[in-house]
Amino acid sequence: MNDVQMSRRRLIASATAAGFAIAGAGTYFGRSGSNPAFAQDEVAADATPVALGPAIPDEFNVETNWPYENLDLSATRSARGSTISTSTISTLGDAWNFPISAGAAFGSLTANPTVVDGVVFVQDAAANIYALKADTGETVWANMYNDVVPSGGPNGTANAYGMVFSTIGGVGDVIALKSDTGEEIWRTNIQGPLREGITTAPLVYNSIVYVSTIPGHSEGFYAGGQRGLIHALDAASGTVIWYLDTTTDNLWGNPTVNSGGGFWHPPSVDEEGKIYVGIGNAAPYPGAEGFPFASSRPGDNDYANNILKIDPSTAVMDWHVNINPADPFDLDNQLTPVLAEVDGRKVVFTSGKHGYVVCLDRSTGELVWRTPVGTHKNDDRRDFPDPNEVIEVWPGTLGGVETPMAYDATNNLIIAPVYELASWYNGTEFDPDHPFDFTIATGLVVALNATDGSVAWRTQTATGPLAGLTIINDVVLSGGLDGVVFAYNIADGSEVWKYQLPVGINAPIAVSGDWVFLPGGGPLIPTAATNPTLPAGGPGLFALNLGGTVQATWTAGEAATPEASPESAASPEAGGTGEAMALNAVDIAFQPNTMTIPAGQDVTINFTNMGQLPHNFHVDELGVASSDLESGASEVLTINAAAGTYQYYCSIPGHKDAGMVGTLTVQ
Ligand SMILES: [Cu+2]
Repeated sequence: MNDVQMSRRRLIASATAAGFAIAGAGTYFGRSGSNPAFAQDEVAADATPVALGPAIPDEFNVETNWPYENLDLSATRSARGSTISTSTISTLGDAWNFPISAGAAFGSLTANPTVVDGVVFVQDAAANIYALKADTGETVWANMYNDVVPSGGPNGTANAYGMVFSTIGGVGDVIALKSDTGEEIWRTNIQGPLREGITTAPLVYNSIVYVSTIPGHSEGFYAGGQRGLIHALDAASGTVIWYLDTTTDNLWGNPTVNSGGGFWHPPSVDEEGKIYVGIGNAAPYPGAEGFPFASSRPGDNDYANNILKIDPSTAVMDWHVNINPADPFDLDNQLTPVLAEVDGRKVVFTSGKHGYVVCLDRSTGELVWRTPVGTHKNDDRRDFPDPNEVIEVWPGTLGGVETPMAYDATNNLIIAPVYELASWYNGTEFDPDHPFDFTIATGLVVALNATDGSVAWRTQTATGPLAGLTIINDVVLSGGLDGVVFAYNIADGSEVWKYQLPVGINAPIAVSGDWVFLPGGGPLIPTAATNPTLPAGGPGLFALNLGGTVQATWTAGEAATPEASPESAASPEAGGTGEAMALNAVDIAFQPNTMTIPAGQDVTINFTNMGQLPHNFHVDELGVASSDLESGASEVLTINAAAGTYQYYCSIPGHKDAGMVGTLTVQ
């Protein structure tokens, strides 16, 4: 697999170490389209779920619970039972924090925490699950799986019927645990035949667990033939009741090159028990050797980038709508659909990396309205006469609407977080002359009138709001990799509160009553909005409550510098005889990213990882490679090279794609 084709679903990618057990494909009962990849395809379905309780698990009926990723079965992310509002949020302050350092390729935390009956459940980016008392942070239990999760997440937990459901995605396991002890009740492996793993948090409804495989595993994504399958499992036993292929039988005409499908965020459920889910993309993107610009997969590429409405009793779709057909640019419809009743009409809002918010009639799938958010440029291109053309595409591969939206029934608003960063492509890969530069990413929060999709307000953010959106009464919360968590007045988008984490935030926020749980585990990439005086601390779960210790606010200005910032952003032209050169890794770049050294003599390089993520230093042509350095670690390297120009890069999966490259000139 070409590593530039790796998915960049969030600011996460497939992770570092290999070496976990490779499990066999799961046992499949039943129904789906006939899929030549699966030998057991024609096995009859006779598994009937055992009722564990009411269709809507009791956990959903407690206002101060946050039982699954997007809060309620309509996925509104609009918290109930809280007194946090524009008039009280100034007293929201620190209560406790729980350090979580998973050492995954793109940070420790990518999942939305869940909260049930005064206990917070959080899964880190290595699949470990912690149960913490919500008021003290005291550990109730912790299950350490230390898996290398495909794409590092999003991951997450779902609480239902007194249990916690989750996944260990690298090995393809779905697990059910006792809520109070963490004791495992069952474990089912659904890994696909090409090691397709799991990246989603589950949905649990009507005694059934919904999860999906995705076209990749912990070492890479989008090998030819990999496809994502939705699975429905009996919540009592873990038995697979059905699965549904989200691609077509011949994988859009070329199963040796193409791959795609699967869901990354759990489904939502309507009053009739029908399931709504957004599906990931088609690959390869933008193309593959010999197949530039998606020419290996002519046609619409269903069900990539679709929203599906599924009858779970038959595993048959009531309807499906392809939101971004024949997509060459990784612009998925990956988010959980949001359900609402607007002016008496039952509708569903769907969105994703394509950067459109789309409103459909729930009974028919008919389009009600469709509104672009953020910058759009060349994303609708489908004609590519020159296979070597370099194209700037907005939204880029990180979105668009990368992270969850939220719906406010009171003000009739569907609100979208928008990540603003282009991707540059040639026919087969990201253009090497335009690597990712997260320091120039910006963002928007856009509130749309749910009736007609018109813009009610839009507010620019200093970086992309990767924390998604969470509504509490009349405020909407988000945050990003600059570590700034902010609250906007839902009436007009004006900022009413902000808070500085010591790390970036790359996971959605949970609320329980007057408590807010911030999963702060992303790399810190400061912007002009970042507090120049960062609070001490590292990645973890940060609990704030009304009446907690209020953080001093600050005036935005010059871009802040991370505490661990290199003093030696040093001397790219240094490197004479006997003089050691300083090279630093930061998140996610080298400083400097150009170095010049003399030819034919030993040059010593002091390589230090100043970032929070693991990094390394590789020059393939010279056979030079550091070990993987944890945050704060250093290694001395010696290079003796002939004159020439060499590329150096970090080989942690995803980091090179993220722009972690430099040029070494030897003269
Ligand atoms: Cu790296």
